[in-house]
Amino acid sequence: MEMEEIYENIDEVSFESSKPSVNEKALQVSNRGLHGAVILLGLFCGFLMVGLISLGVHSAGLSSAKANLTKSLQISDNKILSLINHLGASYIQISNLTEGRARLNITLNNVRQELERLRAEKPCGKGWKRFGGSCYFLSNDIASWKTGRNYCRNSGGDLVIVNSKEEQKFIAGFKRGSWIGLSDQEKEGIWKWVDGSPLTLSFWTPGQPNNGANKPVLGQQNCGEIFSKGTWNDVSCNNELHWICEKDN
Ligand SMILES: [Ca+2]
Ligand SMILES: [Ca+2]
Ligand SMILES: [Ca+2]
Repeated sequence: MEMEEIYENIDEVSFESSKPSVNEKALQVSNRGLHGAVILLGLFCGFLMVGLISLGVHSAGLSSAKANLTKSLQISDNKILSLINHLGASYIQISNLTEGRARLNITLNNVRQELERLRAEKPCGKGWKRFGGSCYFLSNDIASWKTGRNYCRNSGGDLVIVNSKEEQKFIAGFKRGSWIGLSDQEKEGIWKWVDGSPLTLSFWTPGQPNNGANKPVLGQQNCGEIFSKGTWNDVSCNNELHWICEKDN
């Protein structure tokens, strides 16, 4: 009887041992979980490795790009520095040129003043009067416009050309009816000075020039005179008047 109980116990024991206990099941589940975790960890490590390698490659690329950028910046810095130096040199050159020009202007003004002084000292010749840079001659004789002009040309000048109000005022000061270097002989109504220049500044007497007002007795009026009162008139070139010459000093 005792033996039977022992066997029964043995059977119970062996039966119980062949079945996994709750703890063993938990352990088995835990082992499987661990296994899975190890695999996941391995995969994670693998990915991490790949990531690190990629990061290393990328980092190497960045370093190379940074080096290139630094080099480019250095070259740009050098160029800017060179440009600044160049601009500085140009500025100095411009300053020197400006100063040089100012000095030349002063010299030129001095030369002009000296020339004016020398001209003022140089006599115009007997019977001639100076005004500005020219000499003027008022004839005592009277003659036609052409004869008066020939006299002036033989003296190194020509009949007077009025270039300014001041010059007009000066010759009006002679207060004598005289020929001036003005005519419309080439084309009626087109007045020109003896040097061929057109008339731009005039001091005609009101109503003049009238080309003789179509009166046959007066004929064509193609030559310019200055009245003793100072204003101008057109008159026949064959009339006989005093004349005013002008020549450079
Ligand atoms: Ca003149
Ligand atoms: Ca005329
Ligand atoms: Ca007239």
